[in-house]
Amino acid sequence: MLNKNRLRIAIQKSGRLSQESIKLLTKCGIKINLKQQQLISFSENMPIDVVRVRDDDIPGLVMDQVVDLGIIGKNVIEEESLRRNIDPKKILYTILQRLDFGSCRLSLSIPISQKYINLKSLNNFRIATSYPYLLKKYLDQKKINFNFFILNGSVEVAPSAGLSDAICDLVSTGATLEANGLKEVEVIYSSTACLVSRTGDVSDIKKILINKLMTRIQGVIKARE
Ligand code: PRT
Ligand code: ZN
Repeated sequence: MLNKNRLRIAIQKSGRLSQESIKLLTKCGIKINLKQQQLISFSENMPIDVVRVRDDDIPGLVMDQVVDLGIIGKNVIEEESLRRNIDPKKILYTILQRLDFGSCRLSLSIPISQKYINLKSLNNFRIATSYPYLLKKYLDQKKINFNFFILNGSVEVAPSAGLSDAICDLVSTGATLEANGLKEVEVIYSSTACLVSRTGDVSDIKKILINKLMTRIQGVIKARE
């Protein structure tokens, strides 16, 4: 049975944000016993439950009010939010705090040999991406005509495999692009991990707990600067 007074936080189970998310919560003084395969872990010292899932599930868990908070890449929650705009559903989350990890950019990249002057060079290109809504928003604003298809892995291989003219993918060091003979030509979105909250009614007990957690998170970030 769910205890309504316990704060539920969703974090990535395994991936680029998971260790940093756990580290942050631990530094905030939350004692969590994280057993490998467990979906939900209960804090021993605070009324907080940690739900560990794939990062793609976190926006939905927050927006559908299954959890109170989530730690997620801004890119992932923004993509889901754009996707939901098509539905009559409202945007249902608030960014409480940008975090000091998971920094990356969503960029357009093309083969190194390809000439690039400006965005118009991409007119009528076929672009492979895992982020169709962020891509469409950006290129529509810039009035660039394009086709896209979705790849949820190995995006960087699409041009050399002859599947696409360009890619729109996350970049951090640029090593993946370089290894695949690609060059970054436009940054369309900058991201970091962030702490997001659901909207809607929250009990006073939870509000106090969220404020306490926020103060601690800000303290941890400040100490790391
Ligand atoms: O299994 P699950 O679905 O939970 O995880 P996932 O595989 O979908 O996501 P994951 O763990 O790869 O990334 C989680 C989040 O980390 C992303 O949504 C971003 O917010 C953030 N992040 C930060 C990154 C990167 N940096 C990053 N470099 N996510 C992915 N990459 C990939 C990129 O897609 C490309 O393949 O790393 C490669 C490029 O890296 P560089 O260093 O070679 O440029
Ligand atoms: Zn994912």
